[in-house]
Amino acid sequence: MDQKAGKYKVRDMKLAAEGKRLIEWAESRMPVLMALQEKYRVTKPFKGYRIAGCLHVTKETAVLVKTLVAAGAEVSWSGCNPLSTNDAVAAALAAEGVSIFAWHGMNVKEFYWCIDQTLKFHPNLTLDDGADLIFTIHKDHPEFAEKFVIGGTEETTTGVHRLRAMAADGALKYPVIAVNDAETKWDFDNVYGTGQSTLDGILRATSVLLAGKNVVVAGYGHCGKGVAARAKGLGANVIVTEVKPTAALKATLEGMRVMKMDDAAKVGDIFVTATGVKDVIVKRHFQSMKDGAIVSNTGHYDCEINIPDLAAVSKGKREIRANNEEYKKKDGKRVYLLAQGRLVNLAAAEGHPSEVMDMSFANQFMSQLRIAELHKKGVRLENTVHDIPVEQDQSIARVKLSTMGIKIDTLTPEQIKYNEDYSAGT
Ligand code: 3DD
Repeated sequence: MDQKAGKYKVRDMKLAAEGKRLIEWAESRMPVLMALQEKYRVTKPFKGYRIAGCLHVTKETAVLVKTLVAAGAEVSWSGCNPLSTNDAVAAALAAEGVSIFAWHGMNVKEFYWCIDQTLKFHPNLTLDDGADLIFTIHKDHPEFAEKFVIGGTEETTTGVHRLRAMAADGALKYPVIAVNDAETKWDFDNVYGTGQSTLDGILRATSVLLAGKNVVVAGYGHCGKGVAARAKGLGANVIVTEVKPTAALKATLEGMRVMKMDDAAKVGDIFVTATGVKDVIVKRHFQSMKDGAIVSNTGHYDCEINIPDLAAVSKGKREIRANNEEYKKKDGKRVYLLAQGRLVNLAAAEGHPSEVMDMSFANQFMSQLRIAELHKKGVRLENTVHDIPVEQDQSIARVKLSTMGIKIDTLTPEQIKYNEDYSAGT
């Protein structure tokens, strides 16, 4: 490990040059965020503001961090998952002078130690993915909300869910913007990003043929829908399990088989959990799985696959290849658990492609900027979870389209008048 007290702690600073090249690769495919970087490096609207981030340290996140720094912010960063940090990227950020505490393969105690390091500079803004940073402030440093923090943003579905529950309890001590719920995040990052990156993680950890395999996707929300569609595209027979009738109906009409996990467990070759709920795959499911079944998770936390249950029905395990543990069951059959049940897309691959993170992180940047600009005017949003303004969504989509060379129509004045004229009938 390489560290400079109070400044950084990363796996290996010798990886910085490789990390720099990875970041340049991402920069070449994130034109919306790079345009924001060019625009705001001049005015530096975040000058005097300190941003603590707790978000997967990937080549794409590094572009967001560099954009916030270019716009004048002082930044301190930790990863939001013990297995998702790219050590080369973390080294490159440390070498560029960013305060960063993150390495691949940390334990839970180290995970929270890293978050604590980012709180030492008393942040004004927090940027979260899974709400562990916000939660730590509320649990261990509640005074920060009154003394330092003016607001935060949350990247993922699970985090927004937790924060909305906190707000409903009146327990949220500062305003948070739900970046996850932006159309240009949820409908793109969650669907196309998770769809591709989850299969990327599974293929890097197994290199199995997907065509003809029974792929069981638990949860048909934005993420599960993306995984199911892309698995189908690769020739898999997709089975969906759900608890929500409308989601199950959508999967059925999309041509997927829908059944209970009790039945899917018997026939599945590859399992992907994407529900956000715990105990989706438990002991009885492992007991009925075929020899060679592959089990993975793409939900934010590692609670969806009950690993103690898998251990209980097994007589031993070994790492058969990177991010792939072979559990020898007592019935003699084998089950392969990927990425220790954590986010397989980030732990066994590189997370979503740069092109979709471009819009997610443009929303992060614009939302952080909105809080700071309001603060400069003496305005503080209400201590609850706030949505992204529709205009922000559409402007990010418009810029993205222009970077893709795609032109669209505009409504004529007559059409606008027609849309607003409720008396116009048949
Ligand atoms: N997430 C997925 N891929 C990522 C990447 N390449 N960099 C940073 C974060 C990345 C997770 C986020 O998409 C977040 O939206 C989530 O967990 O929902």
